[in-house]
Amino acid sequence: MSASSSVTAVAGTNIALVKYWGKRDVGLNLPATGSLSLTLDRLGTRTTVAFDDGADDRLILDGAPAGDAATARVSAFLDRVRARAEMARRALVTSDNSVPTAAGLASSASGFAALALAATRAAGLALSPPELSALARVGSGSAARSIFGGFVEMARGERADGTDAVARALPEGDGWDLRLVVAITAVGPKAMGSTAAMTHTARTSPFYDAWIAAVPADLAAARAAIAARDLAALGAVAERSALRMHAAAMAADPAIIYWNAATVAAIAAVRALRAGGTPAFVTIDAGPHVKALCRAADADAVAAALRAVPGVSETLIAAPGPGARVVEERQ
Ligand code: 2P0
Repeated sequence: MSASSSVTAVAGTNIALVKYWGKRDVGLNLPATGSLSLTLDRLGTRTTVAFDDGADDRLILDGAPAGDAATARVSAFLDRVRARAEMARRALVTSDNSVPTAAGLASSASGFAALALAATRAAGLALSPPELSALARVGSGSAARSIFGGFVEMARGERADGTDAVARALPEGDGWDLRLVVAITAVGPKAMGSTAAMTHTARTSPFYDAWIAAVPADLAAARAAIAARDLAALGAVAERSALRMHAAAMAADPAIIYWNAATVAAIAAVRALRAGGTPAFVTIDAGPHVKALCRAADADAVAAALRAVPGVSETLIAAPGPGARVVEERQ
């Protein structure tokens, strides 16, 4: 296969319903447990990779040249693609996130999924979805899941080289008309990056082992809930997985607290909706924002309830979306 000069790929971000929080290998981003997520139709990344005769890799992120750390992370990722394609050319990478910039939601999940697909295609490689998933994982653990659409399960894997630490689609969930309502509760960078926070939790939290031990049962329950299209069961798993992940992080020493006052108020608002008969369930990632899982028919009401929470600046309604895909190839 000959290398195209420029390939553009898009990927949606994903929200884990059974969280990934801990690594069995930091260098390869091998997870300590499996995880299970929903890929979204908005909040994604569009990335173009063009190999050329430049002296260095260059990264344009959301319209401006990226800083050294972000560029180095992308360049290290491209090194893996170059090694696989047996090529040496540097690349211009142009990446745009369809995430409100103030939201603090910019995601390495959609970013590395889109980059893995665009870079391999531009280098003349045709990787299978599991191979792409393993490659994206090295960029960011959650990116392995954004290769696939809809409900996705990420395997922990057993091998040291990570070839079995890949995601797969759960097609039994296809067509289930759910929504994730995202409530933005703060702007600015998060308290601590995920990699550092996972390592710190594993080293210092007395709850870490209990957290890890609880995940396989949550995965089994989530799989069964998806197969049965049982929102109450899936929501219960999602809520407890997120709260247990945060409990483990909060019990680290010193504590990792991602929440703010609006986070707690938004949790209460969702629980109040539920008490009033609207099935809605929270999940929270490594930041202060709250996401509520609900039926499509209830999404506007859930968003309105969350917008009424003091400290919530904005809400977004996202639907299940497709996996990473190439949208343009130019010779
Ligand atoms: C998840 N998160 O399952 C968990 C829950 C955030 C909270 O995966 O270090 O950016 O690049 O593998 O993928 C965010 O962590 O971490 C994440 P790295 P990543 O979605």
